[in-house]
Amino acid sequence: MAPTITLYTAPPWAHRAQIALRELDMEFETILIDITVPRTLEYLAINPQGLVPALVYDGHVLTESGPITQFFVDSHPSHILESSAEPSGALQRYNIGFFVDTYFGNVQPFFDAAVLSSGEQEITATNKYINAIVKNIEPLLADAAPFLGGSSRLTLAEAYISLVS
Ligand SMILES: N[C@@H](CCC(=O)N[C@@H](CS)C(=O)NCC(=O)O)C(=O)O
Repeated sequence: MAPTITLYTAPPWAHRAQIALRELDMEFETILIDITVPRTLEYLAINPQGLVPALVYDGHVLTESGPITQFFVDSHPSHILESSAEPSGALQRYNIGFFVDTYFGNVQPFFDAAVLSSGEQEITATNKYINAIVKNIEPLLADAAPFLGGSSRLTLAEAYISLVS
């Protein structure tokens, strides 16, 4: 029987899990949480941290966008993330891990700086962000088709960095 899945969602972090679930063609209910106001007692009973996303999977509460997404791609090996038991899957996992680490370590800080700056500083910060992409990310996308690793379909790499767009 298909599991009962409820995703408590709000942009951008929940998009990781939402993208993976859609790509896996899984049925799930979404409940939009308004993060501009204090969380309701009902939501805090599900996730006492108050952060979004949270997901209820057949009664089990899962929190944190990365581990939630990992749970689904691990339990449903697919083009998003192949099984690590396959040599090509282990290599795909390495490439995705390298890409995601590179983005969040070497590029995202420049994005944050650009968003937080204004005036002349915004132009300088934006140029640094673009340069960081050209230097760190462009080489990793040389064989993109259009997704990572020559894939014509979305992978975990795009799901993980979706919150940036
Ligand atoms: N590390 C968490 C971050 C989640 C997060 O910061 N969510 C934001 C919105 S998507 C949130 O809940 N903000 C509300 C708040 O901080 O009160 C994850 O990956 O799930």
